[in-house]
Amino acid sequence: MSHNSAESKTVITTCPHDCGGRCMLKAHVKDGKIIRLETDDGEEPQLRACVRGRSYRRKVYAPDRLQYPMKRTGKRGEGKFERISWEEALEKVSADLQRVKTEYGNPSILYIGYSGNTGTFLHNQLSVFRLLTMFGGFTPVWGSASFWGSLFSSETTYGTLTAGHTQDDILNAGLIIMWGWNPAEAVQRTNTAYYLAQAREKGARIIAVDPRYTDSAAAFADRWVPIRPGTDTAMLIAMAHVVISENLQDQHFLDAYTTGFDTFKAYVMGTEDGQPKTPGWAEPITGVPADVITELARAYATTKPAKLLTLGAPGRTAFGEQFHRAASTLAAMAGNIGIYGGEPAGFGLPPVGLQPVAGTGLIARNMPGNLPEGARQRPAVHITKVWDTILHGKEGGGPADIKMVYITNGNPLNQFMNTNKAARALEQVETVVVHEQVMTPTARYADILLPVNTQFERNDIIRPWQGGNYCFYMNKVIEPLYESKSDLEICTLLADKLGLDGYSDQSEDGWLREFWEAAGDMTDSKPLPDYDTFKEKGFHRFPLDKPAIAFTEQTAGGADEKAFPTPSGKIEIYSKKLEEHNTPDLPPIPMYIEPWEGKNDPLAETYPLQMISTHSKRRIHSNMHTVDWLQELEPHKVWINSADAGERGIENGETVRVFNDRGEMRIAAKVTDRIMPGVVSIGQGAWFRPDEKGVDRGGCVNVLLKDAHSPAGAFCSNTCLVQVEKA
Ligand SMILES: Nc1nc2c(c(=O)[nH]1)N[C@H]1C(S)=C(S)[C@@H](COP(=O)(O)OP(=O)(O)OC[C@H]3O[C@@H](n4cnc5c(=O)[nH]c(N)nc54)[C@H](O)[C@@H]3O)O[C@H]1N2
Ligand SMILES: Nc1nc2c(c(=O)[nH]1)N[C@H]1C(S)=C(S)[C@@H](COP(=O)(O)OP(=O)(O)OC[C@H]3O[C@@H](n4cnc5c(=O)[nH]c(N)nc54)[C@H](O)[C@@H]3O)O[C@H]1N2
Ligand SMILES: [Mo]
Repeated sequence: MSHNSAESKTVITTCPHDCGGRCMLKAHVKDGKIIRLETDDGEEPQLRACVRGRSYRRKVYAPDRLQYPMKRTGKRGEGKFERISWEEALEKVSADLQRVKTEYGNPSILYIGYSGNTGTFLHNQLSVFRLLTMFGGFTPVWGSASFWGSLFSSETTYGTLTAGHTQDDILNAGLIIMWGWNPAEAVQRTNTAYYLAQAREKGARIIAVDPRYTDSAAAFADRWVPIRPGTDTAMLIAMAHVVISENLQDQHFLDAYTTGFDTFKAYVMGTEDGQPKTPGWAEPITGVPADVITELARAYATTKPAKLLTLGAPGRTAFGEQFHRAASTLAAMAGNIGIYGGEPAGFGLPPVGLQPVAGTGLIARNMPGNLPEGARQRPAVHITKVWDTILHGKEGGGPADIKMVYITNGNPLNQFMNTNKAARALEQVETVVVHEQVMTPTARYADILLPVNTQFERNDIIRPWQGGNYCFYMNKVIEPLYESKSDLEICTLLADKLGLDGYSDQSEDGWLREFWEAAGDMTDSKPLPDYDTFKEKGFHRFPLDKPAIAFTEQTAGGADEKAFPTPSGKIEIYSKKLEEHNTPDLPPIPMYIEPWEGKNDPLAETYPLQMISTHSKRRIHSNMHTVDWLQELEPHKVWINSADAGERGIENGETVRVFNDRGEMRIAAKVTDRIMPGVVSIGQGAWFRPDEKGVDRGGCVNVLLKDAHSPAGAFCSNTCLVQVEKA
């Protein structure tokens, strides 16, 4: 569906960046330049792009776009570079790789590839994975900053990640609880807000449980229930107490399809520890009044069907997996699983479209049947332990002494927690190589910096990150700008330098053809169009005459069936695997565990405010931070309640210090009652810009965060204590 004339054409494509949406972009090209980006105006439901997608031209043609290879001339982090040729750059990178391999061994090469291109089949971190694997190996990074708690819970409780509904099913719900979920800003999937607006018009009751009164709450919710960060599990368990006490649970569902409810019930009722987990018990923990908890519990158990919707934020806390396990348990108690308008509160992949291939793990989810050995290579370093591993190596318990850090598709200095520690770590290693599109804070630490092209400058295939009933062929829109190349091209050239036979035996088109042919194994919706038709159209929609919802088959049979892909064949409220794991902090049933850096931590005497870090509507993480149009959309500020600001004499708009033992920043204050007292919030992704004293002037929230993970491996970016003062 592209229209062509000699000097102007329109190409259908999408954004490959890391938000859950995959929306349509129509690129209008004239004389080899993108002059305008429009979006879907075709049949409903349209896949209409957001402000970020529509601003993409400002990143492609940005003044800070990297144009040619460079080598560092100043100190790491200083940002002083000099232009070199591709030949010299590739020679230097391959010589460094060889040297580190010979002197220290392959595990001394740490590769960090993160979320720059998510859902793409070809142009993503797997180019480097494959190269370094063929080169003899490397130390990889594991874990997901996004929703590890939810992934872990979904697999433990349901045995699968395919535990969601397509969002048109929002229209079937009588009650929708948006639990730490703000899809109007932190986009989960294209069109979520569109369906929420219709649900509201249809009369669904919508409730937001969030420390902040978000744009989603303002637009859709009947009620806002502010809650102290990291305490959601206590509220869910108290809701379970109400349901059990009033005998509102769907006992038939529990008996037929779940295992371990009685053990959970004994915990909730306090049979063993003598502490019934009543709303009165939860009130001082959560800050939510007991009668509000009771009312919400009754509403959720009696309004059928109802959806408890969340993505990752309440799980991005100290014991985050407990939140998702408890939410799924409550969904089972209400019998909201396997029915239209319900929701399992699992990872959320609906059973439609291209599914991740079983057994290949998260990192390879977009590479059908083609997982390079290196992706399974262990030992790997958890995303929160990267800096400690670099700083302390094997002596500190890391898997290797890291000498070279290779970074693509990410801005880890800015985006992984504890940025000041990250800077120390990146100053210490022998070699840093970065492939980037723009001069990010991480790029400033590179010894060799290689310019990468954007999605408009190459071909790819992409699926939405959390599934959905469509996929895009991203046809190349313009020629690569300046001297930029794709990661795949760079790796191909490096493979030649390193003498790795076989790396470059496939062209871009050859790979895409091969992947598309293999994509048949990723879906039940057949036939798929052939490759050339798909490429020509730019888009494929899988037919869907009603919402696709998880677990209809598993909940259709009787009590004797063991239809869930868990060890017991049931929804595991009690997990035998976790019992065997035998870790006190990872109990077999969902439990509330007091978090570190919560309000009862002794550290709260020094740093009394709990800080959360949210996903901003004007960026994708740190990506597009420097796009001028988007900067106008939302000035970067710390949200602070008027009571907390008043105590500190802080006026709206004034610059303040936000600090703890890990770091300090200067940022403007947004004094507002849209955040509950005792909590402050900073949008993640602003660029780290330390002054000569090491105080961050850029507002990078990760200077404050502890590089810790939950017992199951969740990224705890909503668990943090700080103090705020007038600057
Ligand atoms: N515009 C935009 N969209 C994005 C992204 C982006 O960077 N920009 N990133 C994408 C990615 S990779 C991801 S992982 C997702 C993230 O999606 P989410 O995790 O849903 O997004 P967040 O903004 O982190 O958090 C959502 C809400 O949870 C609240 N919250 C924080 N901590 C707690 C808590 O302890 N309890 C409760 N109840 N609420 C809490 C916040 O106030 C916020 O309003 O967003 C995706 N979409
Ligand atoms: N405090 C705090 N920290 C967080 C979060 C939080 O909520 N709070 N959220 C976390 C989450 S959920 C996530 S997913 C992570 C994201 O962490 P990152 O993946 O590090 O996030 P981005 O800032 O999007 O970095 C992607 C970079 O890839 C570059 N890029 C884009 N395309 C290409 C390409 O084709 N090749 C190459 N080589 N580079 C490319 C972009 O220019 C961009 O700089 O951040 C995490 N960090
Ligand atoms: Mo994420």
